[in-house]
Amino acid sequence: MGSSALIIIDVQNDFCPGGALAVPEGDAIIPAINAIAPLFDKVIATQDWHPLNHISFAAHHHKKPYETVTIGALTQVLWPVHCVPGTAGAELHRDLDTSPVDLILRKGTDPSIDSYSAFFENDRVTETGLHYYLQGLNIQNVFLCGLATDYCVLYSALDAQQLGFDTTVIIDATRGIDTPRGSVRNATEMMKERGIHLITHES
Ligand code: VGL
Ligand code: ZN
Repeated sequence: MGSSALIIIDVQNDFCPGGALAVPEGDAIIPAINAIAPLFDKVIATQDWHPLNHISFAAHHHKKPYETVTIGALTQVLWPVHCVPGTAGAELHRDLDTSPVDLILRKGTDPSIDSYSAFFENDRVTETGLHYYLQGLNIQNVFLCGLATDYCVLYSALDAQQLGFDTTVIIDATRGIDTPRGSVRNATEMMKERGIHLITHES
């Protein structure tokens, strides 16, 4: 078995209870993540990191959160303002132990395009550089956890798998937004269909 990396997706205050885009029980996954992170050769934590004029913000379009708009060829779900640099909501949750984290990667920094995946922006071609970081370290196995199951964890896992990493989602160390309803179930089914392994953190 080759080297393994854990990617901790967006465990930020805005995705936890009380945050701007709170994921139900978003903070409940933190003890599991803290327990497993030291077991990996490399640990990456991502932060969603959006300028105030970001295209994914409903306010930017004078629309309500969770409506969708079409931007070029992309359907964009509109979100409440979240993860703006300099705000407490953008910070990693204080209970997340960052001592085993090797790299913090920020994504969604371009105001004109969203980035759910830790590998590619939503145009599916603009790289974040994470692929080369992992490749350069000879990582073969990618494990993912964090928020949210049906958005950033899903797209990051699909890309990891497509890029050729043996990909595993630690499903009890994720929580989903489930908007539109059913999207968590669709996400887990899609991951299984693609050959992504789903495990719990104790296995
Ligand atoms: C996310 C919606 C908008 C996520 C980020 O981290 O899953 N979801 N921005
Ligand atoms: Zn976002």
